[in-house]
Amino acid sequence: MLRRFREHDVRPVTDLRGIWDFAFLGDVDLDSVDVAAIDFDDQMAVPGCFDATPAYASMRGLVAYRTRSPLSAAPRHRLILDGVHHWGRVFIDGRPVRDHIGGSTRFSVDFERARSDEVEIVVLVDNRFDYQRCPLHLDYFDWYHYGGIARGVELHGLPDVSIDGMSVVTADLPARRLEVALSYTAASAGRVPLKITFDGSPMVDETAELPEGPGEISRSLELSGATLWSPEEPNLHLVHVQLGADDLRERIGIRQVWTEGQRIVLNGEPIRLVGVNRHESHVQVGHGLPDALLVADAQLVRDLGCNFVRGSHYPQDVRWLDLCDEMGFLVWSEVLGWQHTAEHLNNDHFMAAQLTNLEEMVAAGRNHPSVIIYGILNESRSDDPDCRRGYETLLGRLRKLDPTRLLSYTSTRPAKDLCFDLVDVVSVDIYPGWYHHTVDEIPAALDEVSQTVDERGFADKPLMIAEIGAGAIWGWRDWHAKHWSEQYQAEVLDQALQHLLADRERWCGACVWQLCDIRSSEATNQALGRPRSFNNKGLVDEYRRPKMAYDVVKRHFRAAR
Ligand code: ADA
Repeated sequence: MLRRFREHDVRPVTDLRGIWDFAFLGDVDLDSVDVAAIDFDDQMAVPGCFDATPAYASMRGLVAYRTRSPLSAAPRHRLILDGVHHWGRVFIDGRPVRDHIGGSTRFSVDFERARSDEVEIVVLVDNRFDYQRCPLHLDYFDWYHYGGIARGVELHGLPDVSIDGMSVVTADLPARRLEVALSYTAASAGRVPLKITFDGSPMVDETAELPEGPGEISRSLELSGATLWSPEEPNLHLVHVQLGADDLRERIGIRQVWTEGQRIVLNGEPIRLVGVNRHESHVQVGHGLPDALLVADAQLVRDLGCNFVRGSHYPQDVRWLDLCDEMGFLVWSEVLGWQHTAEHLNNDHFMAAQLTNLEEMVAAGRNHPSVIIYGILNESRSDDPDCRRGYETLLGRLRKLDPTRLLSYTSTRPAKDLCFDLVDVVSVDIYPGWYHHTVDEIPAALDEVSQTVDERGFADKPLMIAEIGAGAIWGWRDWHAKHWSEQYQAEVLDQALQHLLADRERWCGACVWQLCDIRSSEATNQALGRPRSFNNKGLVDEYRRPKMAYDVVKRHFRAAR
């Protein structure tokens, strides 16, 4: 299952997780590969990352995955891949059908039923860095880009009228009115039954007249008395749609989020965000976290007392978002990016890839009540006039695609930033006590941020620290308690959180960098400042063992809620 709940009762679904045939092809020209001639001489787990396994650790190159699956009797089929790191080309029965850029978003391919009752699926996966072909994943980013089919894969049988997606929006909170928009494709014009149930109760039962081709159907549901979703009471509801012989189940929460001056407001109540940044990465499985590790991460977030988690720096697995919905975490979901310059933001190819990534992120996240903020372009040059157009383009597209969420990006140069007017929440990343300032100077450094933002005319917007932290090597403690010791990290976060959380008025959020240690970039300039080639600013290490700072953060966050 790709989600934490069954998405279809009627549509035939085959779960393709398991062990696939595998071949490491190496540094070859991908267009020269003859798929029929590949010697699949190994096996690999799907989901999983091949370069997180001992045999292929640190290897970059083109690889091939292969599986076969029985086909249902349906006339058409849809292969859904939830995450292929970081570039993929899909072949159905030897035919190339689709290329995809970016490792963290769902894509699919539709194909007609062939004569055979079985289909052969081959996916060429490339984890090499290639700005021309895959501009979303670049080698200088501060995390390790593992390669592989990192998330689930499913094969769906599609009837003549198929449901392509559904969005459910809380249109009127007091009236509990939901707008359900259904996109579909009809092979031919005709009349088909349309049924919608809410938590099992029938809401719509009619016959819909559909023209041929793709289309959209919208219906309003009035659900007086239905429970709302909030971090304290994360009530979820099930919307089940049946259109002709197809169906889709979606789990939703009824809630609205907006801003009022310096406050973020959820269902009319001001909220303060306390949380952590989370990379979806683990030393033993790369980006392919199994349920057991997703649950373990969610337990840590809950135990820390967080009500917020930022998915840094790419869209996270929808199963993680499902867990966030269930556990009442508020989520910042972010388009893939890291410290981009005008060179990138003025490159059409880069921007096209960003826009596709953004559309795929919204499609995957739109019905998750936990997702309240969309972010873009982590720590990019929002202070450079040549970058402004890029910010306008991406934020403008997000606003159009989903006006129900707040927009933000992280800035490292608040005194010179040129794009704060484009967002709902001003977010700043700052590392006092680590890259600059002493521990004693942390409060002054934070005050300077809020004063600067206010003086520059943004005192009417919520302001949060989206990253703050310090590095520590797990187990390294000594009497000097300096950089890289657990004590020093704990001291930095103690000072920072004490100051940030004491001021309920100005700071609407504090988000620690980061939940867990992660393997970092292999680029030498980055690695030299990263002992073990890890970003060691986790509150827990890469095996999720707690450092001293864990309890410090927990004490502050629990008191702050
Ligand atoms: C940044 C960045 C993170 C990480 C962090 C650090 O601000 O957004 O990805 O690199 O700093 O550890 O320095």
